[in-house]
Amino acid sequence: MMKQPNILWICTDRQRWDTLGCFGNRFVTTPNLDALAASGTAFACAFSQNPICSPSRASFMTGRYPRTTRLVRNGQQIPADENLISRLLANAGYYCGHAGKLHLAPGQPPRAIGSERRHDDGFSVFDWSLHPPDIPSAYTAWLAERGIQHKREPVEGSPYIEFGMPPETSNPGWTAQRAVDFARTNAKSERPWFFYCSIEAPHNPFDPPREFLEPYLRRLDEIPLPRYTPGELDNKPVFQSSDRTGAWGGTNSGYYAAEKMSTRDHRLIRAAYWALIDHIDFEGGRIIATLRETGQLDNTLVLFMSDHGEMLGDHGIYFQGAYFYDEMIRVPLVFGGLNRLQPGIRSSALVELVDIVPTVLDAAGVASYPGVQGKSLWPILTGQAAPDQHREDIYSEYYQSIPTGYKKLGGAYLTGLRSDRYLLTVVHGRDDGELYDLASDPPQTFNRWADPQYQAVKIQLLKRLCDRMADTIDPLPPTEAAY
Ligand SMILES: [Ca+2]
Repeated sequence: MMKQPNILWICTDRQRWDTLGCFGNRFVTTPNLDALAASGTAFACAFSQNPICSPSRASFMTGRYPRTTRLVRNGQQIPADENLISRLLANAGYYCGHAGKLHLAPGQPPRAIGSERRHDDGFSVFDWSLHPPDIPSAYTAWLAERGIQHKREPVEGSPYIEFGMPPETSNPGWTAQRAVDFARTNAKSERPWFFYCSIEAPHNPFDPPREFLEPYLRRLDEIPLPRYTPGELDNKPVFQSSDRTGAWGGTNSGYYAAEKMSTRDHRLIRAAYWALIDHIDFEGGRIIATLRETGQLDNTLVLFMSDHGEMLGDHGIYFQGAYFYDEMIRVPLVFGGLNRLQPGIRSSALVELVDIVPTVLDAAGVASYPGVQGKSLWPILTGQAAPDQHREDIYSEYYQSIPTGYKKLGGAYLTGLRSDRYLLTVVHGRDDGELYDLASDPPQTFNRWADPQYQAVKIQLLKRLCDRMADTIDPLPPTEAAY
């Protein structure tokens, strides 16, 4: 019998879907991830279940919705009875490793010193880092052992971006190197392995290595400005106009306030963001090359995705918050490597990140368990199912997920439903919401929530949203008998 496939899961932080060449971005240089997509399936319409780090990560690492895992906001620890994919695979005999960000527990000192608090996560190798170099971690220890000082240098004329560390000593480079070392060490192992390579980029600070940023600075005038129509926020939930005056729900007044930025500021931030994407591609390429050199690529499922998006000035907002625009929750999702995959599939199916865990379990030939709520993509990856059909709609939640955000506004509690045609957002506890008709308004600019012509559609969508809230209730504990 053939050895079970290895699993390499590369997760980035705040990388929106339209950032890879294979998804149509003509500025970035992403040959390695584009080639990975060509070897398997590129999902163009994959959505995260929450726009904030910890709730999204707890959800996609368990295959369960944020409200089901109960980790709904940053600063909470995932409950001890939740099973990560690494735990499920370790139970089945996999050797599991991790590097970089995990963020399933508070990351802020003194709650986290050197590492976040772990639960029974199944990882045998665990090299944690978060917000380098400000928080002590395996990465800062690694730098210190080598006598390397973490430095950033200003980019002339911008308070928003910097030149970061060179690739080989940068945090993304360090994280990728842990994956390279793990893959080499275990190349001849009898046991299949799982590695979760969690690269904390293109998250701010926007500090790419000089060699990746400079090419963009030379063609700065070509970089498109954010999509923003003056006045578009006037009839939208108040969280958005608030974030326009300072990102992250007003936790830092005036911080990355799009309303204060010049066209040059916008272009420089986009340049740095895309340069970080190019850096991610470079590091991903090194890991994939290692798998190829060690003869493991054909038997390794390589999966690339991100935890949520980044507004990047679109709709007049930077960073992330209480909204479900495509910029916010639509992410790249690519599966490749493993030679059992059908190559060259492009899927426009609506996919949720909760669908990844059952897909990985199917690839590994490991039985699922009753708590998993996602729906496997394995039939699409292997060419057994039509690539463009998977779900009727996707569901996402925000329950005061940035705990310090929107305090002056009484907090933010929202749920959202995105179909092929519409995006509906409900603000709970207020008579407010959003409705976008993607047929006439693909950029999601004009809110139809109160438009008389859209009231019948709105009621239908509200019913569908209610259905999703009902069917995302925890299937656990299992039903063991008729009574
Ligand atoms: Ca994040």
